[in-house]
Formats: sequence, C-alpha cells, structure tokens
Amino acid sequence: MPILSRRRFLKISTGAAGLVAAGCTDSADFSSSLFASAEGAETIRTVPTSCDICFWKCGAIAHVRDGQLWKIEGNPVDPLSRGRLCPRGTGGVGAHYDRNRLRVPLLRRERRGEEEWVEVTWDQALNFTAEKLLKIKSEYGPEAVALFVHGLGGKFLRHTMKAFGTPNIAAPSYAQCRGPRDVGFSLTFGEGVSTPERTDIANARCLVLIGTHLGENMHNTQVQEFAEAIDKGATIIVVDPRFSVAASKAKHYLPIKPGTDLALLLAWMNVLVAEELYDKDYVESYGFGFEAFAAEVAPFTPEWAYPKTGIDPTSIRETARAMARDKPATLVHPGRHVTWYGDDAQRSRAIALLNALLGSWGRKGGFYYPGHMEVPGYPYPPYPKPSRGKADNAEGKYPFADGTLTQGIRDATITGAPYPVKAWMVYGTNLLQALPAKQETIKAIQELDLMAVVDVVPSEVAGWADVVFPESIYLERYDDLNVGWFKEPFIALRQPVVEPPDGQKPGWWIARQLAVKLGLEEFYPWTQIEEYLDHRLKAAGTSLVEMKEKGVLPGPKQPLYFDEGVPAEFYTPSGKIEFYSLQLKEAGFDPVPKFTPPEEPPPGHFRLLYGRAPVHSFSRTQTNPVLSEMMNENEVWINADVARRYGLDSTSHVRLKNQDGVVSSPIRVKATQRIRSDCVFMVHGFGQTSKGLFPRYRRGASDADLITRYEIDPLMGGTGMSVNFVALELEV
Ligand SMILES: Nc1nc2c(c(=O)[nH]1)N[C@H]1C(S)=C(S)[C@@H](COP(=O)(O)OP(=O)(O)OC[C@H]3O[C@@H](n4cnc5c(=O)[nH]c(N)nc54)[C@H](O)[C@@H]3O)O[C@H]1N2
Ligand SMILES: Nc1nc2c(c(=O)[nH]1)N[C@H]1C(S)=C(S)[C@@H](COP(=O)(O)OP(=O)(O)OC[C@H]3O[C@@H](n4cnc5c(=O)[nH]c(N)nc54)[C@H](O)[C@@H]3O)O[C@H]1N2
Ligand code: SF4
Ligand SMILES: [Mo]
Repeated sequence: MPILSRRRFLKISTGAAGLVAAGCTDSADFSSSLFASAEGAETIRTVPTSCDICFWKCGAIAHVRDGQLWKIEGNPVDPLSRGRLCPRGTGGVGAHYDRNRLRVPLLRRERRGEEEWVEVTWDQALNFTAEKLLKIKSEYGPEAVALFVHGLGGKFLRHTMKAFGTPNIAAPSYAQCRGPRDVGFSLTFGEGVSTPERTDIANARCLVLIGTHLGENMHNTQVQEFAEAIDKGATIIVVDPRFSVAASKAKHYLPIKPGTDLALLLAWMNVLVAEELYDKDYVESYGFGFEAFAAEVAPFTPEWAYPKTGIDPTSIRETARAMARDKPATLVHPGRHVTWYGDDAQRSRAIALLNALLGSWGRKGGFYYPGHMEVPGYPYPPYPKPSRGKADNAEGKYPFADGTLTQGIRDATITGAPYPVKAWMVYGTNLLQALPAKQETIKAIQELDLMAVVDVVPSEVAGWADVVFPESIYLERYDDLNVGWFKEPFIALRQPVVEPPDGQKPGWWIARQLAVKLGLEEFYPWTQIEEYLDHRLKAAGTSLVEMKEKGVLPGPKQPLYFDEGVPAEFYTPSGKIEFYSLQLKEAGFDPVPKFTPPEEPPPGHFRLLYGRAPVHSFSRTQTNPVLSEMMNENEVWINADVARRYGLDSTSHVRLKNQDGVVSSPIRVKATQRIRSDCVFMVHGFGQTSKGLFPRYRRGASDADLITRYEIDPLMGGTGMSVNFVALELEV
C-alpha cells in the first residue's frame, strides 16, 4: 500500500483547487503521528463521511492508519466534492490533532470574559445549564432564551430549544452573510438562490463575478466548475477593487471604486435596454413591469456611472455587450457574503434584474432548478407554540426580513425590549468575530443570566461563557443527515471515523441530555442517534447500514432548466419576474433599485475590505495545525504606491486604527499593485485574543475588531460591514 509522504499530502491540499498557490513551512508542534514514516504501517481503514471545515459539507473518505486518523480525500460519488476536497477539507485532519482543543466542560470562575475556569463533569455542566434555563423560563418565559447556531451539527440543539419553546433562533449566515441576496432574488424571481447556490457555473459561456472571489472563496463545487468554465473558454468578467485570484482568470477586470456596484449594474442594464440587447422573448413571456423599469434605468448611462465607479464608459459598454452575446448562458453570480454597504438587498435585486434581462434564470449556464431527495423527518410531537413573537424584528421594522436577525436579538438583550432576553445558547458560531460592533456584543453578554457555549476550541465566544461544552469534532461524531437541494440530489451521512481524544461529546448527545434535564424527554423518543438516523433513512428507502458503507447516496438525474420541462413558475405577487416591484413600492422602497453614493473615507483613511484565504474558514481554522502551517497570520494589502509614501514595504508591520479610535494588533504589510489606493484588504478570522489559544495562534489582526460601525439594510436588516475606515499606525 503506497503511503503518502508529507510533501505529497500538502500537494494534494493545494493542488485540489487548481487555482491556489499556498506556501508551507515546517511545523514546530504538529502531531508526529500524522506524518509518521511509512515503515511498519499495518492496517488502513477507510470511512466515508462529510467535511465540516465549512458549510458546503463535501462528501469525504477518511483514512485511518493503525488506528490513527491519517488523511481525508473527496468521495468520488458525491456531487458536491466530485472526488476532490478543497485545501481546507484536506487539512481537516488537523482539527482532530489540534493541541488547543477543549477537553472537559468548564464553568466560569471569575468575571465574564476573564477566562478563569473550573473543570467540571458533564453532569455538573448540564445540571447548571438546565437549572438556569428553567429559572429563566419561570421568570421571563421560554422566549427569554435565544439560540445562536451555525452548521449541521447544531440541528439537535435547535430541536431542544424549539421544544423548550423559544422562537429566537438565529445564525450569522443570514444578517451577516447571504440574507440580502436571497431577499433581492425573491423580490424579483419569487425564490432565493439558496445554498449550495443554484448557479450553473460549469455551463456558463460568460461569468460575471462581483466581489465573489472564487479561488480564495473555496466553496468546492463552485471552484471546480469555475475551472471548468475557464477551460471551456468562457468569458470571465470580474468586478473587484482588488485584483483577486478570480480577476487573474478574467478577460475583463473592472477595478471598481468600493461601494459603487449598484451604479455599474444600473449602467449595464441601461446599455442592454438602450441597445435592445436583452432577451426580448424571455422578458415578454415572463416579465412584469418592464416598461416602467426601462424608464427608471434610462438616465443611468455609462457616462453617468463613470465618475461614480471609476469604470470608463467604453469598458461598461464592452462588458454589457459581452454579456449579451452569450445570453442566456451568461451568469451574473449572485455572490454570497453580500452584507457590504447596507443597500445590499437592492444591489442583489439589481443583480437579479440583470440576470432577468439576460434570460438566465431557469436556463442552461444560468440558474438551474435544484432538486432534493425525499427523506421524511422524525415523527416528533409538535413543538409548543411560543406565546410571544421573535424578539429581533418585533415591530416589523425590516419588512422583508425572512430570517432571524442576530443583531436584533443582541439589541433586544441590551434594551430588554420587546421583552427581556436572559440566556444565550451558542453552538458553532463565534459571535465576537461574526457580528459587527463587538462592543455591543459584549454589552449584551453582560446583561445575561446565562451564556452557554458549545465549541471545539477556546474561541473568543467561549471565553465569554458561563459554561463551556467541549464538542467532539466532525470526524468523531454523527450529525443529522444532509439532504441538500442541488443539481444532483443526494443523501449524505456524517459518521464518526475516530474516537474523540478526551471524551468530548457530540452535539446530538449534548442536546439530548439537556432536553432530558429540562423535562423534554418526550421530544427524544430515541436514545442513540443511530436509531434516529436509521428511522429516517428507512423511511427514505435506504438504511444506516447502507449509508455507513457508502457515505453518499446520489439520486436520479432530474430536469434542471425550463427547456427540459421545468415549469416556469415565479412565486412573486404577479406570478412573473418583477422588473418593477409593487411590493417594494407599497412598503415605501424603490421599486427599481437606485444608487446612493457611499461615504468617502476621511483624509488619511482607507476603506477596510475583508475576505477569505483559500486555506482558512472564517475564524474556525486558525488553530488547525495543518492549515496554520500553510498560513498562520494575515496581512493587510496596501496599494504599493501608498505603501511607498508611508515608507512601508512587505517586510513592515503596521497597526490599523479605525474611525472610532480602535487600534488593531500588529499586522504584516502586503504592498501590492493588486489593490486600489482608496482601500485596504485583510483576510477575516485572525487576531483572536483568547487566552486559551497557544500564542502562535493569536497572530495577525482581526477585521471584526475594526468593524465597529455597520449600516443596516432597511429592507431586511442585514448588517453592511464594509463601512469602516482605517488609518495606518506605523509604530508597532
Ligand atoms: N468581520 C467579519 N464578520 C463576518 C465575516 C467576515 O468576513 N468578517 N463573514 C460573515 C460570514 S460570510 C459568515 S457565514 C459568518 C460566519 O460566522 P460563524 O459561523 O460564526 O464563523 P466563525 O466566526 O468561524 O465561528 C465558528 C465557531 O464554531 C466553532 N467550531 C468549529 N467547529 C466546531 C464544531 O464542530 N462544533 C462546535 N460546536 N463548534 C465548532 C469555532 O471554534 C468558532 O468558534 O460570519 C460573518 N461575519
Ligand atoms: N476559503 C474559504 N472559502 C469560503 C469561506 C471561508 O471562510 N474560507 N467562507 C464561505 C462563506 S460562508 C462565504 S459567505 C463566502 C464569502 O465569499 P464571497 O461571497 O466571495 O465574499 P465577498 O465578501 O463577496 O468577497 C470578497 C471580495 O469582494 C471584494 N470587494 C470588497 N468590496 C467590494 C465592493 O465594494 N465591490 C466589489 N465589486 N467587490 C468588493 C474583495 O476585494 C474580495 O475580493 O466564502 C465561502 N467560502
Ligand atoms: S468546500 Fe472545502 S472545507 Fe468546505 S466542506 Fe468542502 S472540502 Fe470541506
Ligand atoms: Mo457566509
């Protein structure tokens, strides 16, 4: 049996994406067992499971050598991974060996946030939490308990909290990520883009990326399809103030002034309408309010957009014509992390409208119709009906919010209105890093009677908890089934590959034990998750035995486009694609998006932009020894001419000071012509301050610390976070 050497292992990591060049250095403290010599290897066992380093949930095959977790590869039958993991997924083994891991349950000893703990038993931690929750319920009602949760592993805690009776369940993937996009698309087509996105990238003849930095944003299937589209000669148009990895693959790169994309979108639509380049049959068959829309976009010529965006009229016209040439196989990617400037739902709606003009919704190379496998839920008793509505958007201030606003719950916790929120249960979300205005998050935490965190490492959010539950990592546990909506439907199982090193427990077990202690046992008629999974799988015509062997069960092929027989139905009020939105008009908003210029940076300041690096996920992988070996700190990208003026080069460190006087930890400079001179860019997730992390994992600076300001989207409550400005402090 050939054994991978360490070099080859890392090569898989970086090669999988085909687009990434990540360097690596020797690791000082990485567990020797992973890279042990091949000599004497005896048994190799493979276990199909699914990745959880990000929420794409790729099907994976884990290899265990001599009882030790060894490597992970893509599961060839899985439509998400298509047999290949991204570099983060390949590095997932590091999560098991992470020396920073939480080992035992912890109770706070001193004041909140001081990270002084007493180690306790599971029973003590669960009893403490259950007693507090019951007390809060009796004093304030069950709605006074909020759950913040991100990811598949949190499914069961969600179930427990619903059974407890709270409607306040929120994830940062809505108001800090893709909420505005789905609202913008729903207002236009009657449906959102969902996740995994229903984008037919592989078949696009022309692909437009606005910010979406595929190749750094490593959502696996999208990156693979992007590479395929490039191979097939698709025209790539990239709009980004920074010359991203995606920009390096583009025929047209438009280095836009940050915050002005809506002006560019209006100008593109203006050209398509004025030059009659749009898909007339499609618009006639499916469109509502096109005449009124055309009149609205008439003034917004490329000449109008030029001084706003910095993109010259010739480039705007040329790119609009390029899009029209390949329609309907022109995909203007909807983006994912779109909470930028507070006008994000309208910007997303403009992207939806541009796609509508190109006829790409429901067409090959545009947006397909996803399908999913029928897997019945477990027959639980009905949840109690909360006597009060959600606390986050009580008066319907954000009329188009269709998800729970994390920062709305935070506001309610601070103000006690519309009613007191007294406990936060937190699973798999680092609220200190994910929500803007950390000072408000801390203020809210100080108002709580209970904060319980389920995490795998001593993250910043865990540092503020009263009680911390150490979860086993994804390679050591079962989670709920993944029955995603996708191009090819599938059922996927996450199952344990190895034992947790210190008796850490899976999320389902924690959620179930808590429910039992809360007197909610009737909501858990099963005792082991295997019973639950087998019940659901048998109801779907398979079984746990089969799924444990296969990991992923792909479903039958299905029609994807209108011309394959998918009926063209639009769940909007008019039943059509709404070029002009009466819903918006009636609610007092622009029926066709309008552009408002963003605030300029004050003198000596730069707009702070942030994004992803190929080898890390959010703030969740910085302590992973494999991934931190490839990148263990972030850098601040500064335009090379600006850097020279400040006497900086790529060996320098600076601190960043924002408009409110918050100063970052030192961060290395990347002096580069690949970014405009009015902004700087850094990768999110670094610069965490938890005492519990080994010092080498506290490197770099945190964008979240500098995001003290945010602009709320008036339609749906998303928090635009690219509205902060920083100056360079040269004294480090
Ligand atoms: N400043 C800033 N804010 C952002 C973003 C940004 O780029 N910059 N991005 C936004 C976006 S797009 C999103 S989707 C959100 C993401 O927001 P989150 O999903 O909250 O992401 P993280 O901040 O990485 O928090 C993940 C937490 O889960 C823990 N964790 C990891 N694995 C496990 C596990 O198996 N079990 C448990 N119980 N916990 C685990 C990690 O240690 C970490 O504490 O953040 C948003 N907020
Ligand atoms: N490796 C890796 N991949 C990930 C993740 C991860 O943590 N790590 N997280 C996943 C998640 S949950 C999400 S939501 C996505 C996020 O990934 P995307 O949705 O791609 O994130 P964005 O914030 O759109 O993209 C950041 C890019 O936008 C550019 N940008 C900033 N401001 C502007 C502007 O005003 N106009 C334009 N046109 N561009 C601008 C930045 O320079 C940067 O290149 O990534 C996913 N994939
Ligand atoms: S995209 Fe990468 S990190 Fe995310 S689930 Fe897939 S392999 Fe794992
Ligand atoms: Mo996200």
